[in-house]
Amino acid sequence: MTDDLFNICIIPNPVLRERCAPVDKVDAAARRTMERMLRTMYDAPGIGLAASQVGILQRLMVVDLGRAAQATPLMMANPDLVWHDPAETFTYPEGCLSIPGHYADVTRPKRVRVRYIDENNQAQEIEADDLLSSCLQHEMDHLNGVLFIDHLSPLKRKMILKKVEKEQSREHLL
Ligand code: K1U
Ligand code: ZN
Repeated sequence: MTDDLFNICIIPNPVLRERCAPVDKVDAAARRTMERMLRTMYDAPGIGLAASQVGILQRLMVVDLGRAAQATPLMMANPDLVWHDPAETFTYPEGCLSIPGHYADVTRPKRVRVRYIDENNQAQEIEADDLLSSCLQHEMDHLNGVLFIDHLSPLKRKMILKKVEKEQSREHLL
């Protein structure tokens, strides 16, 4: 049922630069929002989605790397990075559903621990490495109005923004 999906906001939508507010409690409404975000993410397709990407300024995000990497999809409220290993980094060609079609290497801490509230309003902690670690950090960045292009050199960021601008003006003419 595609009517049930959120629209994903694309740069330069200013909502993507907003900081999201903590949720008081994961109630039925927050759970429904995260379930709908998951359906939107699978449809896109993607491996993560933050609430600000669908215009909701609450600290909610979902992640699913598939069964090989994770037992079940993660629905996370108020995620908080409580530890990272400063000794090791991991570089991955990240994409973003809000910057479709553009990928660039981003280097982040390889191992992180994240505290969050799950879909049943229970406090949880997850330790992650490699792609799951990068994806959690990418989604937490979104909740603070930060995009993966902000981790690139000014030149690489400018090149991506220029290409997006060109693509959008071409789409506008069609
Ligand atoms: O938050 C987002 O914009 C989603 C983004 C998450 C992400 C990707 C890569 C590294 C870190 C975070 C995406 O899902 S982009 C699409 C993507 O990576 C993908 C799509 C289909 C299959 C597998 C991956
Ligand atoms: Zn993104």
